Amino acid sequence: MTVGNEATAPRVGVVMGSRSDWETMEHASAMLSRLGVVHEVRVVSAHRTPDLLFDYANTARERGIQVIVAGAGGAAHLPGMIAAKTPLPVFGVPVQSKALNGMDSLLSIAQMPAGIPVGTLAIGKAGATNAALMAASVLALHDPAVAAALDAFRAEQTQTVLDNPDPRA
Ligand code: RP5
Repeated sequence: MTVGNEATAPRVGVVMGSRSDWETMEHASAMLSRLGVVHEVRVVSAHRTPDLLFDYANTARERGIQVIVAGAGGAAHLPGMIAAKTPLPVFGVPVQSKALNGMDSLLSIAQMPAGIPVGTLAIGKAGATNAALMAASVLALHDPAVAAALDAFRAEQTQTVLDNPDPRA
């Protein structure tokens, strides 16, 4: 699924290990949409569809993808395995697991051995949102429209806090 202008090739790939991760990863997709970043959304499992994972990571750059946001839970190998197969920047989102509340996901994604980096975000919705903001920040280095959208998002966020100083209201 491509989200945004269908005529434009997606520049960010949002992938996740299972459909059950969408509840978390939809926040990455929503933020990218808000910033006007055309992106694709795919379920790619390191464990259940390893050949698809290799194919996705191998072809991402030639298809025009510039950044990958990968979310997974439990034994969360997806971000690290994708990073192993592509030179693109990969941002990992630890999905909150039922058994260990996402600590397993966080450590699986964060503890990459030296040489293959994954930029690891917070567990859950905050991480998914911030992964999208990080992806947009990378694009913004060479895309003034995305840079302006990021500036506008931050300004609006700041103004919302300033406009609502009383937490009881
Ligand atoms: C991981 O296993 C997925 O990323 C998901 O977070 C977790 C559980 O998957 P399901 O059993 O819900 O499909 O690979």
